[in-house]
Amino acid sequence: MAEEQKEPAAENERDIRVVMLGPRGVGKTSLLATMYATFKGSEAARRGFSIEPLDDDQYKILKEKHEDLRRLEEVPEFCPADNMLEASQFPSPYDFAMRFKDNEDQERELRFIDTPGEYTEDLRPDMFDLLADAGVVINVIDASVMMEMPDLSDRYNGHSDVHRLLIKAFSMKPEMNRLVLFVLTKCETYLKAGRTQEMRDTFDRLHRQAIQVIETNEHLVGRTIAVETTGCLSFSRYYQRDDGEWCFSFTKTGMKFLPRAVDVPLFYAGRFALAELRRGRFILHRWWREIFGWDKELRTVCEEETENGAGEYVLMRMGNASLLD
Ligand SMILES: Nc1nc2c(ncn2[C@@H]2O[C@H](COP(=O)(O)OP(=O)(O)OP(=O)(O)O)[C@@H](O)[C@H]2O)c(=O)[nH]1
Ligand SMILES: [Mg+2]
Repeated sequence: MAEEQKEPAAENERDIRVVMLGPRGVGKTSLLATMYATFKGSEAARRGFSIEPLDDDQYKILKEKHEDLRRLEEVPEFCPADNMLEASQFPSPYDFAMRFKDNEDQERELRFIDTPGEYTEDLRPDMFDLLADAGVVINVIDASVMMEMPDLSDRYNGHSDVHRLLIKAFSMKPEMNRLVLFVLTKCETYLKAGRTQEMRDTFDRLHRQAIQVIETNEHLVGRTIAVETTGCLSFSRYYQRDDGEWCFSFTKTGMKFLPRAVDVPLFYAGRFALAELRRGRFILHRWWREIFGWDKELRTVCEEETENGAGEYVLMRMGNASLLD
């Protein structure tokens, strides 16, 4: 695979950019892949949102990732670090969009840009630029590392790097409204054991500086969401490999591969996009919407899926809540 950098497709002024943020192996691409697959067949997709990759190659990557995750159902023990090398060989941003299909004129897209973990780990200038223009940021955090080895969490989850990136990138466009979603992956074990509160508290302690960025800025709203991208694995043990890296291994639980709550971040992004559009600069658009109420159904779906539907998976709410309504 060529290591060349591919530019994301041109974005239109009314698109909202969604950037995936987090070091190698935390589960960014897995989240995108399961989010896409789950959403595509959902009731919501039939009721007003569509989501489609803008590029065949990227579609293939998402599909393969989803297949890889599904195959984990069959292995007795598995260590995510073993196939991380493969993941980080794709430096190109993924490019797929969620678009509202009700009305041609009012069409708006959520553009997802996946980033390789190195962008976060090395505080790459590209990452600051991508984030500065992001309406939505999805910061993925590996909950197993956080819970089992909190002392190593900064190294593998990049708590301080994320804080540095957010504070600087957001100050580049301070007036821009943004939604920041902290998404905890690899947390099946803790959800099933009823350790949600402990997970929440640990996250709050380790990621405090980044959380504070959201809490102290009226242009920002944030949520912490736990997702199960496989639903069929359980944390089993950690050990140090010959190269000094720590490996967290998972075993299958006997449950079926069944991602849960993976589309909650997508509905939050949709809800934020609709709210932004309603606040829009285009007075004519606002008038059009008020007369015809075309976005009412979409709003209802997004609100339901992020409030009642999301239930126990939403662990924290922070920042300026009015940005979502
Ligand atoms: N147990 C468990 N494993 C997961 C979960 N999500 C992802 N993984 C595994 O974690 C590994 C890394 O996931 P990726 O999605 O490739 O991570 P990434 O953040 O995109 O990594 P880079 O592209 O290298 O930055 C993969 O082997 C996945 O199978 C999860 O929810 N539970
Ligand atoms: Mg990836």
